[in-house]
Amino acid sequence: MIHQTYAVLKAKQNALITRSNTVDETLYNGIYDRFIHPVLTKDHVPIEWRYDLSATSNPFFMERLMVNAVFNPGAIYFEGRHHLAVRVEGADRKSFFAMASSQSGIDQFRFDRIIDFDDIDPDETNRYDMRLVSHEDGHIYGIFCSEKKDLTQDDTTSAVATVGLVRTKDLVHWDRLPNVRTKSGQQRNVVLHPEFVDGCYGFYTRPQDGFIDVGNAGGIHFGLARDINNAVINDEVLIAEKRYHTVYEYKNGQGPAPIKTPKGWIHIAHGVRQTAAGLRYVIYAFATSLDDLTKVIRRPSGYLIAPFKGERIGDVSNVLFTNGLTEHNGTILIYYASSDSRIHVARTTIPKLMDYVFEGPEEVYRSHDATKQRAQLIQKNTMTKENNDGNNHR
Ligand code: M1P
Repeated sequence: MIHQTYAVLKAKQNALITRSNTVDETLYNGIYDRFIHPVLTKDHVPIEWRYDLSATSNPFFMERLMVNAVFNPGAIYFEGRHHLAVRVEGADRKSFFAMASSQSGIDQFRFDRIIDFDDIDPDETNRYDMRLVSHEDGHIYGIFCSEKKDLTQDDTTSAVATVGLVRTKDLVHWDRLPNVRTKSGQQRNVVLHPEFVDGCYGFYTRPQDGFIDVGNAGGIHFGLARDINNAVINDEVLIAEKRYHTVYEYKNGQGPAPIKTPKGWIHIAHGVRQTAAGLRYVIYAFATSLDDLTKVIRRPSGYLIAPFKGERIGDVSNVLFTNGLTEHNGTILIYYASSDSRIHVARTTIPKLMDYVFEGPEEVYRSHDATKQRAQLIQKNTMTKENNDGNNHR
């Protein structure tokens, strides 16, 4: 017999899942809309994935397998729905992937199923942060971080991050491919480019010297692999470096696969800086050339999205991280997680993103130049207001 508490929890969860989401009007910036509610929280995870429903084997209706957080989803618009490949972290710290989907992309997300695929390495301890990329070869790829203990260190917190790879055509059946190999001992935030590049598969990488500290090796790189069934990247070219006194001074990483626009590929990335309170992760943008994927052609000033209100607090506070967006009919939905705890959405459009990236002020690297940039804007607005007043008096 099913425990009577099941119906109570189910009704409560259904109310959460079916509630509608509205734009948070207090956060206007003209670039994107943010929403009042997160799109997915740990409370969205099906009761059946956490509880043993039987009143006989679970008389106290205990949560048998707790979920700690849902965050860092890959995303894709597929067959009329927005799909997320969510990182679900159990109370035991192990993450697994699960698909959730929604018609609107801004609310009513429901978990559909767990993603299961082959085990190719008994030392692989954790899997997380899957990017979903629809490649022109006809497959949807899932590229994720495959992590294991660093056996060269005695320290029980030392880990090695490498690049796991799976693919599907229906988001249900997943084939595991060998891990992507690079010259760097550690890799995280590796993303597949959606188009062939000179007949090869292109990858955005982030080689790192250590597990947390990227060291001298950091920055977003780009490299090619001839064979996706045995992907080996021999050369990685630095395309977006970390840089002193920016929002990406400590490290950065490619978010989802870049968005192709007539003026260039728009990249949404995360940048990390040091503060007295620890690391702060924000989301920023840049563009690369359509003719040369390794050439950054535009870098708008500062961050695009930073933690705000309740987003600042969670398991790893002051963190916004994105590895998924959907593109449908010119609308871009950027899925981002706050503080490694829950998932939100920011909505914009291709024209708005292009205007932000290609027409807005560019990044400058000194207060002196930032002062000039601000003064120019103020002066321009003074003239705009004078012209406006003049027109009104005519
Ligand atoms: O805790 C914040 C993020 O830290 C890592 O990102 P990065 O590799 O840039 O440091 C990732 O583990 C990510 O999952 C996490 O959200």
